[in-house]
Amino acid sequence: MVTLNARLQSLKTGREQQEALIDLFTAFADTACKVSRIISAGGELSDTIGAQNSDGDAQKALDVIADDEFLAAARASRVVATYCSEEQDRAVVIEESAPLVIAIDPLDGSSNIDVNVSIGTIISVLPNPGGDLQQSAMQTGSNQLAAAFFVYGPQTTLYLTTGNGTDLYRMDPSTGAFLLVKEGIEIPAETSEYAINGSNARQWYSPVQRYISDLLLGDEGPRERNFNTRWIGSLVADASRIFNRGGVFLYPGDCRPKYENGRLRLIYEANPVAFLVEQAGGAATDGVMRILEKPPTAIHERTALIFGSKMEVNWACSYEEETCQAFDQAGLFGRHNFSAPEQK
Ligand code: FDP
Repeated sequence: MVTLNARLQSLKTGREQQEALIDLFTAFADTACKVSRIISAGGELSDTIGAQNSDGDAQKALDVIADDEFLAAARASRVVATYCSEEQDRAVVIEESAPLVIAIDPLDGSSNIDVNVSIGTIISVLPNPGGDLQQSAMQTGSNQLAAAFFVYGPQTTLYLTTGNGTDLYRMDPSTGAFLLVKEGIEIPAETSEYAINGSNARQWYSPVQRYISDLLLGDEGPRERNFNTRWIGSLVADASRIFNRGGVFLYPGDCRPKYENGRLRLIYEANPVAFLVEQAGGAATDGVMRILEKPPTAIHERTALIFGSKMEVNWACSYEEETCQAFDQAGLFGRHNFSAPEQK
């Protein structure tokens, strides 16, 4: 079996940023192994610790453990200039002249910790742009040098791209080594499976309501075939399914306060997932714009996110376009000018 360490050696190109990825992912793979073992051992990992993260979410014990572990690994790797985490208000400056900037969700899917459902760590790797390091992660996703997520589930897995396709690795629990399972994942262009939190349906804007209504009509509706819903509620788990058998995932903006631009974060959730998805032949958008072209305006900014099988992402976005033409407005999957969803 080919190991992650062996595969990373192909990055020995003499280019500093590329070679730094070897040290980074060697360190992060060891950390993911450690976090995976902490999770398997159980304990009071979902207890709230009385603190809040950048967005006012109550932090759980495992959020803080994972953040501490990945921050320590970033420091030890000696290749990270700044570490921007969901669990920290501001970027942590590590080594001003180091080549890489990390944006990270150390523990994605926190609400699933106590129910033994897959959770993970999402990582975006950017070049160090110099200048004000507090702003160093504020780069468009197309600048990413690498993106990855680890999944702590029945198996511990790693989806990784360094810009040359997306590969899947699985951790061997006896040694902690990550072994290559699939090279060059291809997300099927078509699908009959979609993922969205349907409990928000009454809050969705009109294009999302119309798109999902058409899927629900199945073979009696305009799509002329039946669709299946799958929603795990951990981005890493829903994304894993889509990498393996296709599908479309939607977390659109909606009418709830603070959800105008959806729930997911641009720089450490949407961008890395979008890079991995595009490298696997899929598409990722906010309904109007390619995620990887969105200029960030704040470290913890949210974005609407639609990704997965290319044809289905295009279908979903066609509802947005119709509405934009009809109302001469933009961005209805995200912030919009209506005060309430269209009444049926
Ligand atoms: P969580 O808050 O549990 O960390 O990243 C946020 C996230 O989970 C995603 O993993 C998941 O897709 C989404 O939120 C679920 O949101 P809802 O609870 O609103 O469905």
